This record gives sequence, structure tokens and C-alpha cells, in this order.
Amino acid sequence: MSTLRDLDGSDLVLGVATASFQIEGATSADGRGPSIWDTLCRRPGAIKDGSDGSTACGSYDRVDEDLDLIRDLGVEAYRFSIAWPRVQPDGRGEANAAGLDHYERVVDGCLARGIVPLPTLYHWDLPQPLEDDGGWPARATAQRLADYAGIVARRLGDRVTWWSTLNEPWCSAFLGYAAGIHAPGRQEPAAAFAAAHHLLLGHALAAEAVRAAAPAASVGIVLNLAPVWPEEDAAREAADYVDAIQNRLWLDALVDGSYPAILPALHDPALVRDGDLAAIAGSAAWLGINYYTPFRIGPAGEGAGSERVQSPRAYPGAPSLRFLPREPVTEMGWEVDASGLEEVLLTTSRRAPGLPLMVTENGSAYADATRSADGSAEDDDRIAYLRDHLAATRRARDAGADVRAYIAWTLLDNFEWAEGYTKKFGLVEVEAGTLRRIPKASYRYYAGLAGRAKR
Ligand code: GCO
Repeated sequence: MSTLRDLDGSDLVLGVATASFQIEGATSADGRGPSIWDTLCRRPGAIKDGSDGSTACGSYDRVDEDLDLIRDLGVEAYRFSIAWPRVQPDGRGEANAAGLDHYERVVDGCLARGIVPLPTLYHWDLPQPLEDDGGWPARATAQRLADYAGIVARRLGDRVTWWSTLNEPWCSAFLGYAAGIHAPGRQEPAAAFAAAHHLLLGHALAAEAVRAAAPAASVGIVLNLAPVWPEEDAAREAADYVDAIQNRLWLDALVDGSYPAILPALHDPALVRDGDLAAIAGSAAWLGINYYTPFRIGPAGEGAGSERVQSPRAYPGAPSLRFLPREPVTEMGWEVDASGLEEVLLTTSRRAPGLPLMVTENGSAYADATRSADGSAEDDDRIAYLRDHLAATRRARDAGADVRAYIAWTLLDNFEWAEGYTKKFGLVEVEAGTLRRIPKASYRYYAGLAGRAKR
């Protein structure tokens, strides 16, 4: 057994990430309750290919096979998420032992292979009964998250050091409750701002609950931050507003205990109560950054902007705007520009001095049409993306950003939310029907880098 490395910053640790709903399948096994994503998948038209998460990669029943793939890749960290509805099928009350057992197998399987486990407590699979009671716009959901976090930390806190509470709360709040593209698929701008605040409050309460159960724990949060670049002067105001919702809302609250003045909904004392911001400030011991693309903003005008980059409805209250990605773009329509990652790491390290950073997700969707003689994908474009973004991460580190880890998204081609199975981000292909894992050229490339990093 290799020895476990701590993420102490002495070198950049490489890893891979997944998320529960995207890979597990087995959505009714061992007492799992329904989540808001199971519900959204049944809504006609919500998922591009009409698919759902009931099979996904079948990872719930393939823990050892997947962890062996990670071990053979040679990386040192595995970021995965814990499905709340497996641990608390109703989102409250007693723990479901079988659900906790599953994640104990994942954690112990990591440790046995010398891999640092990096669990995320909430990657979007809210138990449906909590949505029925109001979801994230309801303040009580924040306390539910803390109760659930305490349950998990009491079981796994002796073996896990680095925890994250939420994955990309911007998506939960603004894609879930404003744009309505993600679960629960509501289009209620006021509810989205309430959700944003309760997610942050929930993070703060959950972090406290984890630390109470596991005093040595380092509890962070994972944000999808993006540089926002106005394409012309006329777009400055819109770009500033997008930046406020995408980036400043979260960082201002976590670092200073304030919300941007430009977002009046977050200055309502009925929503943001005395003491809330004081609890949120300083509640993250590290920050995870998920980066895929910069946002170039143009003013409304001739020609449709790219709705595929981001829906303007996800920025309620913004002056009218368009997203204007430049070529080259990935299959998601997202511009490829590694300098955006370097910029976001450097600006965040200045904005949040003293907080270690991790690149908790970064990756690319491509069609993988080119095949080698043995049938495996020759995904040169994904290799180039990985190479350039890893280099950008190292440049930011060399320039002084305290970046501890680079975690590639993602191990397996999986359920890509509203895009269903139509977008492939994996280093490993999952054959439809058999669920056989077939490593791509990018897996072999990353394995080469991981081997070199350890020497
Ligand atoms: C995310 C998501 C991933 C997505 C990835 C590509 O946190 O945004 O964690 O689940 O699959 O970002 O869209």
C-alpha cells in the first residue's frame, strides 16, 4: 500500500472527479429516496436525450472496478460526491445505514489504494421531500444540510480530512430556480436569490457540523468561478452584473461577510437575518474552483448570442446581454481558453488571501469520433485541453497562488445533467449496454503525467 500524501502544497496533487447522480445509477437500491434530479428527468423535454440517471455508469455496483481505474491512472486524489437521498431518503431524520455503508466502501477503497478521498456532500441531488417543503428557497433546508453533514462526518470523519460542502451553489440556485434548466426546474428569480443565501448559510452550518464531528477536518466549498470579459464598452455594465452573480456573490459572502450592493434581493433583512453573514464569513477553510470557460459578454443586439454557453435567464436582473464565445469551442459550445483558469486562480488567491485553492473540476466535452486500431478513442483535443489547463494551473502556482490540487473532470463519460448522455467529458468511455470501461488516449496521457509528478 502506498502512503497517503497530504495536500500540503509541497507539490501539485493530481486527481479525478465524479458526482453521485452522474455515475451511480441504482437509484432505488438499498433504500435510496428520490431526488430532484429523478423528478426532473421525468419531465418531458427537460433532458436532451430523454434519459435519466437510473443506470448512468452503474458505478454504485462497481466501486472496486472504478477505484482500480483511478489507481492505475496513478493519480493521488479522488473527488466524488455523497448522495444525500441514500443517507437520508427523506432528507431528514435517521440515517439509512446502507447508504452510509456505500460511501464507507468508497472511502476505505481509496485509502487501501493510497488515494486521498475528497468527498463533496452536496452535488445537486436534493432529496425530493425537501423540495416539496420549499427546497433551497426555504430557510429550513440549510439546517437539514447541516444535520445530514453531521451524520456523514460522524461515520467518515476519522478517515477523511478534506471535505467540501457544496458543489457549484451558483448552479443550484440560478440554473435550478431562475433559468429552470437544472432541477428542480423552477423559473422564479426571487426564489433563486433566496436559494443562493440559504445554500451559503447551509454551507456554513454544515461546515460547523463536520468540524464538530471531526475536529481535524478541513472543510471547503466548491465554486464555479469564471472570468467575465466585456467584448465592448457597451457591455461593461452587463458584464459587471454577471460577475456579481457568478463570482462576487459567493466570494464576498465567504471572505468579508457581505453581498454585492448591486444585488438588492440579498439586502432584504427578511431573507438575510442578523448573524447569517457573520456565520458565512470565514466558514470555508479552502476553496475549490471549477473552471471550464471564460465568459465574453456582448450587449444585446444583432445575432443570437450563444444560449449554449449560459442562459441569460440565469442572471436575473441583468441588463440585456449576449454570451459571445470565440472559437475554438467544445461540444458544449464553451470557448477553450486556458488563460481564463490562470486568471481566475490568481484573482481568487488575491481576493481570498490565506485560503488554499484546488482546481476541483476542469475538463472538456468532445465527440471522440477518432478511434485507434483497438477501438479506443484517440481524443487529441481532450489531451490538448488537459495539457494547456494544467500548464495554466502551474503558472498560477508559480506566480504565488496557493493551488494544492488539479482534479480533472471526469473519470467516466456520464450523465451530463440536462444534456443527458450526449456530452462526453470522460477519460474513460463507458460502453452503452455493457457498461464496459474503455480508457481513452487522454487516460493514458494523464497517467503519464501522474507518473512523472510522483517521481
Ligand atoms: C459541475 C458539474 C459537473 C458537470 C461538468 C460539465 O460541477 O459543473 O459538477 O457535474 O458535469 O461541469 O458540465
